[in-house]
Amino acid sequence: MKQYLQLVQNILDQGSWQSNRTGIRTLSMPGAMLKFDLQQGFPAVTTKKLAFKSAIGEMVGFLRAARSAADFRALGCKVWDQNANENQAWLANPYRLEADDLGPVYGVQWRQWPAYKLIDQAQPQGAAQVADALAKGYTQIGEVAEDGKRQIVLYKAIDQLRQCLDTIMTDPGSRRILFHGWNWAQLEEMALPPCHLLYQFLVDQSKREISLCLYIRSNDVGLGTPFNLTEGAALLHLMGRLSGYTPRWFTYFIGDAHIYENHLDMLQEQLKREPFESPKLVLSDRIPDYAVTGQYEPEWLEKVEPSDFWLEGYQHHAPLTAPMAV
Ligand code: UFP
Repeated sequence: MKQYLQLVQNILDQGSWQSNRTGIRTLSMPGAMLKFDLQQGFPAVTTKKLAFKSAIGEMVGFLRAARSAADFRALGCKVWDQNANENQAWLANPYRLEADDLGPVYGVQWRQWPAYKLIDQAQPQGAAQVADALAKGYTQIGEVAEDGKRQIVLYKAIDQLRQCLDTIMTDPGSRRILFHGWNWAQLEEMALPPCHLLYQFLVDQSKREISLCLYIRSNDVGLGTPFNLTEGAALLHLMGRLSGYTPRWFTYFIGDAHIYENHLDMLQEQLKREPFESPKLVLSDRIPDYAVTGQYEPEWLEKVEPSDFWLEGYQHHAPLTAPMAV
């Protein structure tokens, strides 16, 4: 995790002060990258105590398409409470359904990306297009008339994550194995538009390895980065287990890498501490290893529990806390 401390130091050295919607200034740097070889260990921060259970709880919530802070709490993750119930802009948002609601955040897009087709049946290929959409799982939900043209409306919730896992199994050489969270049609319905938003899996068939490139548009380096690294690396381990590939490279790209002004003391303290060796991530034997069983069981994307993940040999310095900007 020296790379993490280097990133912090780079932002301190080269960052510039920016104001933003939270009212708390940040030292910010445009563009950063961290790259981890997961065979050398798990990218857990060691210069403070990592909130491992909370991060894994959040990831499991995403896998289950959670959209309520109560669901995340039940999984051991409280980080959504403030965004759900204290952010004034969200409290006034007409799309907020009830207390704890977050809207269609992260996992809803991962597992249920809403897709629509408008097909003009009068054009020569119209019937063939409708038949193709129905065969692909779309449902006809109605018709609209526009400029005198009758259009059939079809809908489907796309399980992007499942499609990625399926493609890893059926077409591992594909360079199109990715899922995206930035759904323009629903951004205003979310308590927080996604920060980590583009996940691409890459399979090395000769080495039997799987890697992940993750793009984060905006990252709170003091609190968010350790959390997001944990989730991304754990997800890569899980995808590897279910598809029979060894997790290898985890490349983490940041758009706006920033440190909040009220996190500076925490990070200065971390820079004084000597990092420990990286721990190892262990996945429970409950989760079937395709490399051993030869049986494809994608339903484990929903069946995993936070208790199926733990760190072995995790040494860390004393806990440090700082307030989260909401
Ligand atoms: N943030 C993260 N990681 C996350 C997440 C949020 O670092 O997974 F959900 C931080 C980044 C930023 C704030 O400081 O939360 C989101 O604010 P904005 O939408 O204005 O970028």
